[in-house]
Amino acid sequence: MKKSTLFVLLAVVALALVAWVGCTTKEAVEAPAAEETTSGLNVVAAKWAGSAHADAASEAFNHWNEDDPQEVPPTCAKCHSSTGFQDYIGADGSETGKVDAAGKIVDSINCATCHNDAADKLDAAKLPNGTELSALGQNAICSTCHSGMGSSKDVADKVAGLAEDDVIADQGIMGVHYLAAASTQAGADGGMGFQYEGKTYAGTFKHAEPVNSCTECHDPHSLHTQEVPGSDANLCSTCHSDVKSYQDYKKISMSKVDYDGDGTAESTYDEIEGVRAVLIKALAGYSTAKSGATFGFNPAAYPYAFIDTNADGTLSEEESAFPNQFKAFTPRMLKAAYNLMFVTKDPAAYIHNADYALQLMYDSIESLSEFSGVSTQGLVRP
Ligand code: HEC
Ligand code: HEC
Ligand code: HEC
Ligand code: HEC
Ligand code: HEC
Ligand SMILES: [Ca+2]
Ligand SMILES: [Ca+2]
Ligand SMILES: [Ca+2]
Repeated sequence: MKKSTLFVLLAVVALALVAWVGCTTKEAVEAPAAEETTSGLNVVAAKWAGSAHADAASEAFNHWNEDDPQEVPPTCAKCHSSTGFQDYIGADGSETGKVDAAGKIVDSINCATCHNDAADKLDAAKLPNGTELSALGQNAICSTCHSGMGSSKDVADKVAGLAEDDVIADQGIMGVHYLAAASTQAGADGGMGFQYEGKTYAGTFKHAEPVNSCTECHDPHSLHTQEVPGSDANLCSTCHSDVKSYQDYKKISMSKVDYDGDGTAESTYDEIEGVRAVLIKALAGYSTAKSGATFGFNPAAYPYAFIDTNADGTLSEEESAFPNQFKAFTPRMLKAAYNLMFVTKDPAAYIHNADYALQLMYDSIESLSEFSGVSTQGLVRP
């Protein structure tokens, strides 16, 4: 049993003790140790209660409420139900690495999800493409849920043997699901992006000590950025002097490279956004030439890829309607669009692994360039 588990157990006992003392006597009772532990626990509990993990009203924990039976299917339960996660890691005594039973609905992520013997022992996380990330320590907990669903391997399987520029009938966009931070951070070590042959890709993002792992940067309870130990200053500010709060992350500029070729070296976030816009333009140009319909992208509306019917480069609300979804992908386009999804669905890719995100997009633009009318000229590949 790890120290943290022991501490949680002690703290729970202490909490019960204080409650019992409060109920049974009005006399002053000296229990400083218990009170100290309890207040520490209260801080942790309050942080957790305000987090997205605790948000029992979130779509992520209520998506299956109308289903019959009312349960989270095994393929989804690992990440969308506390019981499902415990089943996956074997905390309920069932086989490890597999969800055996459907999960409960409205079963958000709580203390018991992450604090149990099986979670303590967890050291590796399996990505949807089968790659295992090892020696993760407690970050294996986070990485098990933040690795995504679907992968570039699924894309490769789908297009195997097909002509690169022939439309695949009724083929919608393929992606990696949501918030797959572990897959972004691992870069080529995870291989979750669609990596083009003959190119080399950045591996796990080696940022700096002590900001290399999930829990070094994220408080595991509030999920917010950690503070500098013994202070309430934002951890990032110790090295990035322009950072005071989370509003400033998008202004961080380290490399001073004009990746998107717009003539100025902006922040990492803005450069990635710039290249992303070029990739969307390339997909639109390519699809107009090869699919007979113009591709448009709206990350806020499912299923994200729609036909830009008037080809004005933007998607209106009407164009973003489900029946207008873009379903004329060729293999070449499916790969590039997967990379667009990969980078878009981790809104913090600019922090988790900027180089990997930029490389995937550059190579996608290059692959489409033969027919898209959009070249890589001026762009920089890190
Ligand atoms: C590897 C973990 C994982 C698996 C497996 C998984 N999801 Fe998710 N899913 C997530 C995460 C993380 C989010 C992000 C939640 C958010 O941002 O609201 C999410 C979000 C969602 C959302 C909410 C989207 C929104 O608009 O808020 C739905 C719906 C969803 N998933 C459906 C599914 C379904 C259906 C399955 C099974 C076929 C599934 N998920 C499997 C991790 C997973
Ligand atoms: C998403 C996973 C997760 C959830 C949910 C979670 N914890 Fe933790 N908790 C952790 C991790 C990881 C650590 C280790 C932190 C470290 O060592 O830096 C930790 C550490 C702790 C500690 C040690 C003190 C500290 O702040 O580091 C206590 C006490 C604790 N958790 C209690 C709780 C309680 C009580 C809940 C529910 C209200 C809870 N945890 C929910 C992951 C989680
Ligand atoms: C059992 C699966 C699971 C585990 C374990 C897990 N997460 Fe999550 N995480 C989710 C889901 C699902 C959401 C989306 C919740 C929602 O929409 O309310 C989420 C949301 C988040 C968010 C987004 C918060 C926001 O406000 O948008 C962050 C950051 C995060 N998790 C980090 C972590 C870290 C760090 C760990 C490990 C200490 C971790 N998660 C462990 C499933 C998990
Ligand atoms: C260098 C510090 C750092 C590391 C390491 C890190 N993160 Fe993050 N992460 C952040 C910051 C900062 C944000 C918020 C970015 C923003 O608001 O634009 C974030 C955002 C997220 C989000 C929410 C995405 C969003 O913007 O809505 C999730 C989920 C997440 N991280 C999970 C993880 C997981 C899991 C790991 C480990 C595999 C990890 N992070 C590693 C700093 C880090
Ligand atoms: C201990 C020092 C240190 C801390 C703390 C730190 N960083 Fe960094 N950061 C660096 C260094 C050094 C680089 C350049 C790394 C490289 O490009 O290899 C960098 C690069 C970056 C980049 C640009 C990535 C790229 O490849 O261009 C972003 C974005 C970033 N940091 C965000 C953050 C955020 C957000 C936090 C707080 C959660 C943070 N950093 C905390 C030292 C730090
Ligand atoms: Ca199991
Ligand atoms: Ca620029
Ligand atoms: Ca339009």
